[in-house]
Amino acid sequence: MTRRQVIHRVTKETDIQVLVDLDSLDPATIDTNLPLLSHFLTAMAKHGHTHWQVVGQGDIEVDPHHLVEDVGIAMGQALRAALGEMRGISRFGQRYLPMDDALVLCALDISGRGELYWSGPFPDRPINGINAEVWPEFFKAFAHHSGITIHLICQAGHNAHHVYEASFKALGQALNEAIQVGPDGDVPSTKGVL
Ligand SMILES: [Mn+2]
Repeated sequence: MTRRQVIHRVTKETDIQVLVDLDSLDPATIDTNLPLLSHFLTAMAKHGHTHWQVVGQGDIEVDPHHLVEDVGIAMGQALRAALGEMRGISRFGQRYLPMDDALVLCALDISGRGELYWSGPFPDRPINGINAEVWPEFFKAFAHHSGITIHLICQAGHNAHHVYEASFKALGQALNEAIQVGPDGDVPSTKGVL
């Protein structure tokens, strides 16, 4: 069973190619025309020990929103397809992720019911001119299209860069826990299907 998927998603606003290989140990490569997004995704992949290849171009001169949301959609679609029947996976994952003043909790369930539950005092300040409101759009799109229930809770933090980077790292680490395959090979649901 190869837990690997490629997605190429093109709209009038963005052109995004994603590859995910859940069992590869090769380092991720992330290249988008929004360097802050590339920086955060690189942190997510690195600390999640997950092989992502993301190449994305979007109309960021209009608004970074399109690129950030569409990268979340494409990564979510790729992950859902790569997981396949989800046999043997842990299903649940969680991580408290500190980064200096910032502390973020991510708890997730590969449930088939993709939703983002976003709470706590996330700083509403721009980073390098990019409004903070764009970041939950990534996590929401990723949750909806991966079929993962994701709770992201800001526990503390005043530096916006730290808080949002910690959020991406927390998601990467929680995801890495949830996708691990155990010895029994069962679908991890009393219903027998996810
Ligand atoms: Mn950083």
